[in-house]
Amino acid sequence: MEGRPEETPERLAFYDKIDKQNMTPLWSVLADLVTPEPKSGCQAALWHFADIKTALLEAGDLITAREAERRVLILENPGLRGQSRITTSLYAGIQLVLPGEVAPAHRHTQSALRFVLDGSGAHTAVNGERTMMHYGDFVITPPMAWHDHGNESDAPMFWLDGLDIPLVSFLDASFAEMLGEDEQPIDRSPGQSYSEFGHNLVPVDSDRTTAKTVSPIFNYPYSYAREALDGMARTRDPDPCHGHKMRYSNPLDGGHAMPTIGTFLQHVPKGFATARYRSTDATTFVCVEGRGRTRIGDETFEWGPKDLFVAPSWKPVSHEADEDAVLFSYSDRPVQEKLGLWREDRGNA
Ligand code: GTQ
Repeated sequence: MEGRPEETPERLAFYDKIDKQNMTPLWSVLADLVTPEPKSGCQAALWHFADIKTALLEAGDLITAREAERRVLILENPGLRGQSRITTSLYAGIQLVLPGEVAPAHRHTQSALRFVLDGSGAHTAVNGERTMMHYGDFVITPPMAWHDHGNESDAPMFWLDGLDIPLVSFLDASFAEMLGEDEQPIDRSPGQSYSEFGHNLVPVDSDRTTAKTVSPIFNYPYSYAREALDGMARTRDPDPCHGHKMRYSNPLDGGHAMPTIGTFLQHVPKGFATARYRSTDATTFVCVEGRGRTRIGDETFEWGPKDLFVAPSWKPVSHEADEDAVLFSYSDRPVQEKLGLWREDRGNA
């Protein structure tokens, strides 16, 4: 982990010789492999929703949801271009489903979250149940669950797709298939998963019959999440680093709602500025309400409703709200926690 040893002619000749045998000296690369702190190509960046919306509507004239399979514009981290990732481990895209369109049923090992940004009343079907989607709803597609999307409303529908695509690629564990039908068969009523698991009661046999790795709730409506956040804001002082921040949880074990992606909703009160905070999980944020700015490292990003921004691992982050603000965010924190890697630095707060 010290500097790189000198490259003498004898050493270089030796490296050349062993290169043909698919070997290479550790001491030439050790300092880049085992760094004293996270060293990432991932950069801080922001996307204004207005720009994304304009581009996606143009894409809407060029290709149908059916032909594209998913009509999505990927948000590529400027430091990781060409790799379809917003952070080193996670993917972000914005999906458009126009009125009357269907995004046909398929399934894959990658987990997906949807966070609704614009439009109302389109649906996603997951594992035989449909859910209607409204602004700020957080919807889960578990690994290998059949899913299809449709829009019976009269307005274009836009949502954020957050997936663990880079992580699954890294592990070489991608499997995917098409159902061969636009829509999967529906054998559950709308809202069934929320009514069974969303009220601090669970069906008595669910320990036996329900997988615990992912939440059995697949739509966490914004109205309920907002109510929870409001309750917290009424009864607690804001945390210096986060304001009021909550984590979406799996009702079966209290853990993260998704196996690989941690999801959060936070309220930054009007006029409040959070203390500089850093953690090892690079995080993608969406402004759901309000206006303000976020300082990431030595850059500042101004945001308003529906804008998205990303903070790399271990870069100090602080938010400042001009109006009461609500931010949704997601990261690979569950993976890092399971591996004993996750760290945070609250400064002196
Ligand atoms: O809606 O199933 O943005 O499979 C990327 C891959 C969305 C989806 C994406 C996908 C989907």
